[in-house]
Amino acid sequence: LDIQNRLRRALERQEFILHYQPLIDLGSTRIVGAEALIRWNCPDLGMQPPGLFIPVAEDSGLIVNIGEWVLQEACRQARIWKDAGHGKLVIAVNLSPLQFTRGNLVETVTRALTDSGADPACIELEITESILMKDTEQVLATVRQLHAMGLRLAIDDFGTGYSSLAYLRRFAVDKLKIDQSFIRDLPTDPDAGAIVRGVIQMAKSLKIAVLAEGVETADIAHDLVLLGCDYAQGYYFGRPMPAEAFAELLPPPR
Ligand code: G
Ligand code: G
Ligand code: MN
Ligand code: NA
Repeated sequence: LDIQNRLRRALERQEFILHYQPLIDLGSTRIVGAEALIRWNCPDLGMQPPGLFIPVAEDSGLIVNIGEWVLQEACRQARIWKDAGHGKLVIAVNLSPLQFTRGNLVETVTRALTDSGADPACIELEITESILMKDTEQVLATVRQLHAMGLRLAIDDFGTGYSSLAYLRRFAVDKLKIDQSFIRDLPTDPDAGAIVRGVIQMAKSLKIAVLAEGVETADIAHDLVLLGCDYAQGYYFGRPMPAEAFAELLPPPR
């Protein structure tokens, strides 16, 4: 059986699972949300990271179906946490370019929200700069509809693509996620420091929230506070983990 057919079968047999990585408010160091990251719990091979199968799913188009499952599952979990009293938690979901160009993303998102009863304001859609560059009018119309429905929009891996500042305004982006390559080099590379400082200042003047990805040490977290970064994510604060483990990190609801 080739990997495409294995993935198709994995979807039918519900072998995918979402892990959740904490998103941290740097001012209070509180958890404000989670990024949902897919895993394949393969009966033969064990737990498979997305890097191993997402590219194959993108090549075959199956990412549209997998992405639909991810949205359903993330919304289901958002509703569970809302019912448990964690109403303000934001769940971030990664989107692939094909979900914009094939498949009806607005319809898929609408269905995931109504099936689950999740609050649209609790779902953040992560898109890469390459999505914004592609097929702009159609993508723009889709993004505008999703925004109007109350969902938030984040640019993932910011700094690795070629998006211009104009795109950030045009698409009314809510959050920039600075790519981990710049954050990792922050203590040692003055150029990385200059880039991070510049992105934070630009985001602030455009009233866009900014998150640093890949924060692995207390020193880096401290530098980011001094630079005025709003949010952070990384192994220093928490690895991606099953929903139950993530829930244990949350303060008791009041
Ligand atoms: O192998 P690793 O865990 O580093 O791979 C992470 C990559 O997989 C990231 O680029 C991340 O955005 C992507 N990814 C994780 N979960 C999802 C998902 O649900 N959908 C899509 N399209 N990409 C995902
Ligand atoms: O492309 P995207 O930003 O969606 O990918 C997120 C990926 O980054 C996930 O695979 C996640 O496991 C990984 N990640 C999250 N925090 C850290 C970190 O502190 N260090 C490293 N090396 N990877 C991280
Ligand atoms: Mn992401
Ligand atoms: Na990223």
